[in-house]
Amino acid sequence: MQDRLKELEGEAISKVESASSLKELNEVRVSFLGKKGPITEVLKGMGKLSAEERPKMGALANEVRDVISMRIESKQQELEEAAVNEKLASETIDITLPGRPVRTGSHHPLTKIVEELEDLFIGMGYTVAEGPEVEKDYYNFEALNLPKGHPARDMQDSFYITEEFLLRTHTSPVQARTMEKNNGQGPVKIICPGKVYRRDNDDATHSHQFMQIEGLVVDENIRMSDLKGTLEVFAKKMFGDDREIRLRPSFFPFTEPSVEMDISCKICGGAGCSVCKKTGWIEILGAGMVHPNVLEMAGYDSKKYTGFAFGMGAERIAMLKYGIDDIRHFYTDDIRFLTQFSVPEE
Ligand code: FA5
Repeated sequence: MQDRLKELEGEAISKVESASSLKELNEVRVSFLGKKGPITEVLKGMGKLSAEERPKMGALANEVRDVISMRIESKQQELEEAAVNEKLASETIDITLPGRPVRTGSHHPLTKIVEELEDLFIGMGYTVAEGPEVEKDYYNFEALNLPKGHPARDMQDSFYITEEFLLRTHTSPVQARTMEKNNGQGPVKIICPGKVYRRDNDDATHSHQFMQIEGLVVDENIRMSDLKGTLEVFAKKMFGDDREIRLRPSFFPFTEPSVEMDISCKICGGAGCSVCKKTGWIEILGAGMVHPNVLEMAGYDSKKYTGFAFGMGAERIAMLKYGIDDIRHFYTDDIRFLTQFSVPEE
């Protein structure tokens, strides 16, 4: 019996040592120390021993059990430690690796242009005014001296929503609304940036939706020379001191006299090239002295007050400033185009 117990001890120890997982180790524990295990089996034969041998054999059996238990316990610790180390090794982070770059967005080139223009005019004492994009026919046309049926309405092909409402075709209705709010009193000095909509066919220089910036100054003794001086400052600040401007007679129902402003071509310096269609000049905005009818309709006394207004397309300004050849780039969200303007903000 003694030999069998020692043999079982040896067997158990070698199985414990070769166990490679906690599951395997538990199987060894159950098979050797469990109630149906070989040690219990050996002890069942104790009845056949003499009274003298029985306690000795009992003590030996307990000793063998203790040895096996201790070996199992230390192997268990060893396996648990190995599992933790393996997990730690698999989760190691190499903090010396360079981080993944975070791609930051940037302002859209149109936003930049509009903000630049706002800053420029705010610096000249203007405030920014806004109005609705779904506009009443009255403010978009009638209050601007364009009654229903006026042929000049055809100059701006419109998206009507109802008989009375349309998507505004220009930012000029904001000037009518602002003057009306002032009840014909006091000066006005505003710029109005915003989206406008026209039934124009999209091509390199036309979009059915685009941005305009309108300017309006109303006060006593406002003259054409004030308009010219303002536009000159705007052109030089926006495009550089070397640029010349010229005003050409034109027609807008809401201004009289009306002009269009050209800026000297940067590419050829005025000599004539394909960009300026050999003229040396590029048209950038419409402007004029506010028509007396427009002032009167908004409640201003046109004998006392005069004013000037101008309106420009933000895309066209951005195209000229950055040398962009197609207006559709602004609206197609091509990341290769947009990232060219992601200069870090100051
Ligand atoms: C107007 O819209 C007038 N309200 C401007 C004005 C205001 C004149 C105050 C006098 C006094 P016009 O239709 O020309 O004018 O448009 C003004 C500018 O918008 C143009 O010079 C051009 O830069 C831009 N523009 C016009 N149509 C388009 C289009 N389809 N796509 C992109 N830009 C356009």
